[in-house]
Amino acid sequence: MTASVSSIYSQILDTIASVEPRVADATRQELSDQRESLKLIASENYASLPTLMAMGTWMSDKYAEGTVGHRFYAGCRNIDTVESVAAEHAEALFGADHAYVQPHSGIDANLVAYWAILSHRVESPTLARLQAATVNDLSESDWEALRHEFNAQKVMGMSLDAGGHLTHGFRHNISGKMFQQHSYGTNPDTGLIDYDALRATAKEFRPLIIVAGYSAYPRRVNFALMREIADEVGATLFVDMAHFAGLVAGKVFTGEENPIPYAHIVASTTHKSLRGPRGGFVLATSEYADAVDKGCPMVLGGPLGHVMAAKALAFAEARTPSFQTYAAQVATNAKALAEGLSKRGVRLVTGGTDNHLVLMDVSSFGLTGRQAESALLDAGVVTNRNSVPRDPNGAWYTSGVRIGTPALTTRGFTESDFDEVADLIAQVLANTTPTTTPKGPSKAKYVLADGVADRVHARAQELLSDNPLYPGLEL
Ligand code: DSN
Repeated sequence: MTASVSSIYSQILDTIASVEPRVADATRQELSDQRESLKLIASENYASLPTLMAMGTWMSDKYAEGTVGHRFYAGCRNIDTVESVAAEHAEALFGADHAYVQPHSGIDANLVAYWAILSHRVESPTLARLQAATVNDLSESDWEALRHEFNAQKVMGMSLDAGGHLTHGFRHNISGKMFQQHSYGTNPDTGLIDYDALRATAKEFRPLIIVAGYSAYPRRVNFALMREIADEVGATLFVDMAHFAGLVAGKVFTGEENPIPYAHIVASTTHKSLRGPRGGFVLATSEYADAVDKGCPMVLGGPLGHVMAAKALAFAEARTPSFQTYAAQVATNAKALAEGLSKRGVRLVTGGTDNHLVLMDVSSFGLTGRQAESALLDAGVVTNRNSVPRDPNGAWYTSGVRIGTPALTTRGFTESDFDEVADLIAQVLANTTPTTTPKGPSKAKYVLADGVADRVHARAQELLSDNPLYPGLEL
């Protein structure tokens, strides 16, 4: 990093401050918070400076609804370039027939995938007309017919408490409203996906779509088997790889663990283990490509040119050998973290990990996930509480805390560092006690023993300063 990058960022912040100093202050503070905390949120990372820089330009200022070369606005040649370059890198990186890089987030990407499957698979005069029309051409009665047709369709995804995502058919998400849904869970003894049970449920439920993928399942998925089951029941296999896209890109998940050769459609975010800008994308077989490209305006607003530019850089970065080294280290570090926690008496869902995340069950410490998350934050360890399978504390308080290695691995942490991180986490958990109220033990309040937060924080600072964030960026 050259001194000039520091001075450029300094000038940028001064320019922001000249309009609204509080925004400049918060931006500076965020850098310092991220530098000084152990970021263990499994879905977060640190994008490269070129990727961040690409988002701060006038590419933001252009409307470009439509697709490359087929826009609803004039003057889109530069947006066409960044969108094509991003798609080209994504296709090459993942070996996919087609990439659609417009989705603004993972949820948007999933909605594009659902729409593409519905429009491709469901035979109906309304949908046929829709494929040849724009949204504005549809009458109210068309929409009513569509609503009816959608609701007749079935989706089967992993349940939220087993590690699936809200968008995989959860009842309080639109995916649970627009489809009839049935979820699959994990084996109560092992915590692992039970493919035989999944197959039996699919045969009975006969879904149009089987969703594979997760946000809190610490294991790999056999996508070949998922495709076999989907084929047996005539379902489309949709894989949400938002969490593990970096492990696919980095060739950690290969063979049956690589979703691309097996799924009809894959959706993802760009900012988690893939380490790009905040956003989403969809990969599809040629069969689904045209349907996916209708994402905007069917599901999405105008594409974000500045973010597609940043996605192009992130995909290009992920095609380098150093990204493969990084991805392998993410998985190695997760194992070290899991082993470090287990040997210190922390119970883990499924007993360990073979991806980038670890799900701690903190109930053996007498804590809820919420208490553990807050106590860890007091000590500078940033995590998020998460349900465990069949969680007695529900989705708000929870019994679990989810942690992951993508972010700190970007900073250069290795196995020995993660063993120390495990030690720091175990110290906090062992020294946190729920507060008792007149009504009984609180699910939110707790006491962290004197001195523990300072001690953990101090050791965390040593580990973090050995592995600086954006080294050379002096701000
Ligand atoms: N919020 C993301 C996560 O933390 O896993 C999923 O949407």
